Amino acid sequence: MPEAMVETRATDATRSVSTQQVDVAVVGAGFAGLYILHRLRKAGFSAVVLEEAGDVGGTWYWNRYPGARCDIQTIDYSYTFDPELDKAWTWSEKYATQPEILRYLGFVADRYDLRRDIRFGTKVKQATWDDASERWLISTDNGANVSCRHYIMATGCLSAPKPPEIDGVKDFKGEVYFTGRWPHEGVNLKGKRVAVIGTGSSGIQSIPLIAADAAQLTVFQRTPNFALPAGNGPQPTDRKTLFEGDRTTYREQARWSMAGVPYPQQTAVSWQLSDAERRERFEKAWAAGDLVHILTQLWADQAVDVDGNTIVGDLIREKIRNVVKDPEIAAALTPHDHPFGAKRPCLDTNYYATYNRPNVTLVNLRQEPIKEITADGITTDRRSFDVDVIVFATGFDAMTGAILAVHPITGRGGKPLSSVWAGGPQTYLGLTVAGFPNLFMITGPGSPSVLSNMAVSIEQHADWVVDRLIALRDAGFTSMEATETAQAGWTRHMADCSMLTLHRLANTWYTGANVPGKAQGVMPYTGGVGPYRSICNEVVGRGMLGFKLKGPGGAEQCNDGEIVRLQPDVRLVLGMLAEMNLPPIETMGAQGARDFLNEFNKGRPAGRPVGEVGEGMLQGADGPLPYKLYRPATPGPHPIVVYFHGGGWVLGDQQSDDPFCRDMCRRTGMIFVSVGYRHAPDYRFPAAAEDGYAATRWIAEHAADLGGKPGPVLVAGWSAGGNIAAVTCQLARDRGGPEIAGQLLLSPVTDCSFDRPSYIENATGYFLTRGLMFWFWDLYCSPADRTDPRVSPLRGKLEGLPPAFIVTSEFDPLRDEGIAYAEELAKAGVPVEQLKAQGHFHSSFVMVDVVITGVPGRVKMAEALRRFAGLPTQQSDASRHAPPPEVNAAAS
Ligand code: N01
Repeated sequence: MPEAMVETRATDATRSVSTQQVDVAVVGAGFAGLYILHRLRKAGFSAVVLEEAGDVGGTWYWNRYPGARCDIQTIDYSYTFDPELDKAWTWSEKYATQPEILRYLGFVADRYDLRRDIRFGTKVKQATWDDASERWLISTDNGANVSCRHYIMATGCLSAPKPPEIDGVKDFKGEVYFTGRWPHEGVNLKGKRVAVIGTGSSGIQSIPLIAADAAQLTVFQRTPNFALPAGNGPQPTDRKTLFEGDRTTYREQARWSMAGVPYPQQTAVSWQLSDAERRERFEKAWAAGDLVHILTQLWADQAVDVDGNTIVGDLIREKIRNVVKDPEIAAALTPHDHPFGAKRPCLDTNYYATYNRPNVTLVNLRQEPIKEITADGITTDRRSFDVDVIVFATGFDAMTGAILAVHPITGRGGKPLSSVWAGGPQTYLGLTVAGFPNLFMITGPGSPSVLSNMAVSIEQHADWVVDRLIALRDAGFTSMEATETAQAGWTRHMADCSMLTLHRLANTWYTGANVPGKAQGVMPYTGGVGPYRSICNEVVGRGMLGFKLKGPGGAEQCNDGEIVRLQPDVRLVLGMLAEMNLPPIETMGAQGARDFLNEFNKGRPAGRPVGEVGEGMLQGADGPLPYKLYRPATPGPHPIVVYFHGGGWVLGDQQSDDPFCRDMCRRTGMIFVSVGYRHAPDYRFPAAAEDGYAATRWIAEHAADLGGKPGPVLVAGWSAGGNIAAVTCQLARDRGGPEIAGQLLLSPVTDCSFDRPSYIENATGYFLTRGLMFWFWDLYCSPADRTDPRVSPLRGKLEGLPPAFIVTSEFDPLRDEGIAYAEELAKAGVPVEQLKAQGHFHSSFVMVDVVITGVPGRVKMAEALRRFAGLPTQQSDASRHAPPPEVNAAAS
């Protein structure tokens, strides 16, 4: 809609002569604001950028403390939108200094003539949505107010410094500085006694330089942080060669990577590597001096699993001890309270060695907290330190603070953003907020932002927003707003994603824990840059899913819904399977399908080590059957779980669920015996069922020979294996044993009816299809036999069965028959617990170390099995982590 029309509809307030009318107002002239302005102009929008500072630069304008540099390699920390710009600027170092980055941003502003639309020295005081004019009204402290159709917060994530939170700062007679607001003229610290409070990135970068300048430096540390040497200097040739070789591909790979820097996904898991191999990888990463490298390139489980992460943490702790000469100081500097990477690690230059200097003192605030700041210095509850200068490197009210602290933002119906976010940030895609039409945030809470290379994330956000504004204009709409449904869905997806990584396990500014009283939760999107980009694209591809669009004359469009209902890793797995464009399994023939499954399984991560893995033969219903036995590393004898693999009675064998059996063996502390029962079509119904029963009986009778605990056994199974486990329980009850203490049924087949809603809703698209199930049934069982309880246990007598734990997945054709079995068992008086796994598919829980969000489910399954066996729900930590001496020898 042309601005002239807006003028005629404007309210009194917007018609004021002192109001600047623009299509779009942007707050902030840092990396984000500059690029957005450039894009808006090219798209023909009138725009103004409001900037409190005296020049461009954003965070690089304010953070001028000694040693300030980027900590993503500068080759990656650059704009990519214009290849000519890319060629026109060459960075002098691997990690550019703050002045060089500021020069770069000034160069960009000049090159695209951006300054003429930036109002410097202008602080925004208030922003209010006016429903009548469908515009944002913005008041400023300098010059005209602004009326705009769209309002974009390009205010960064770490721009609102945290107040000191220590009593007495006002009484201090010396100089006080904040790293985040360092004086432009610099600070002379020569010959002075300086205190630095805080050992995050700002503290760790500045401390070595302050120590070199000051007469005496006292560092007040509350939480030790992980830091690795930057190894700064010329750009490393490996990255440079990669970049120069094919700039377009390099940049494109960055856009689709997990962290916004083109590194491959690691597939080797820590337990597959020997100590020497892990050491070699670690030393290489240490020498590379690159956070993204060390955070992503060691082994696949380093960021998602506590055990895999501890190995990295231990190696870094060893490095700290090697550098710091005084063991007590080394111990104080060594982090133990968070997984490596869960709190933002730092890049340093001589940080740990600085504590070997005679003029540097470390005060461990965990042992002697600061009591107050006095006129002369800082007093802890043990000592007083007289100082001339105090430097606060105490960080920021991150992410939400960068938006809320700018000014009050009032949306539709007079609702303040501060009250909508009182319990934590609510956003759709981290870009928009329901109730705040035409308001956009760049790298806001709910987007990958601070967990990524900001330059890449900023460009993606800016492009997405400006492309939407163009599309809106072209379609004749004047406003867009996230729906409550879409926002609630994103909040749930964020929570799902937060289970992928270890960020939730640390108290950090990522979670809001650094600001007293702030609502807590992982604020950045932990699902990765590439997946996030594809989700944003999908929103557009699905007709602006989750947005309400409005235009003149009551025109309205709303395609409501949630963009991601699957668990994030399930979404990735299904996406990869879809890309493989496989023929339907049922068209492969039984042998072809078996061959396919064998090949497919070769690509999965190796199962985790257990105490011992053995093989043998047992007696089935009509001859010997192979089995595989998984024994915990803890001292026995252990209870035995008889396990039946999945595969529709046609596919799989005693080792096809190997990672699941290993994982459950470790979690339960029990022996798992996986049975190689006979398969269709060679052996049709009731061969598998009868083998299941016979095998259970044999294992119970030979429990002691197997090193297990004599007495009742437990049964477990997945899919068709869940069917066999359920049937075995019924047969054992009816045929006089063996005694079964409990049954774990994971996505079991329980009935021969195919018309329950889950069969229809999930008929295709989730790997196990309706067509595949038909094929399995046809190969295994004639229609005339299908109501027999030995294949449809739901139709059997359910009284007197062992307690059950039944797991069903939301996106699984078998979901409803599993739920029906649980409900009918309960009605029959059988103790039964259900886990209805939201966002999961049929294979989620057996894809161990691929579907990471399956871990909590398996924890619950293990707890249930332990309860059934009369064991305490959880194993003691010592036994769970018991060293497995014979692992390598015994693991197959
Ligand atoms: O802030 P921080 P920062 N009493 O929050 C301590 C980015 N950045 O400015 O951990 C005593 O990390 C606090 O202790 P604790 C980067 O993303 C990038 O250093 O809360 N101590 C902590 O040690 C970074 O992560 C670069 O227990 C108090 C420190 O102060 C983010 O900005 C450079 C305290 C604050 O560390 C923030 O870094 C710089 C108190 N009352 C920053 N309050 C690059 O290289 C806080 N602390 C690109």
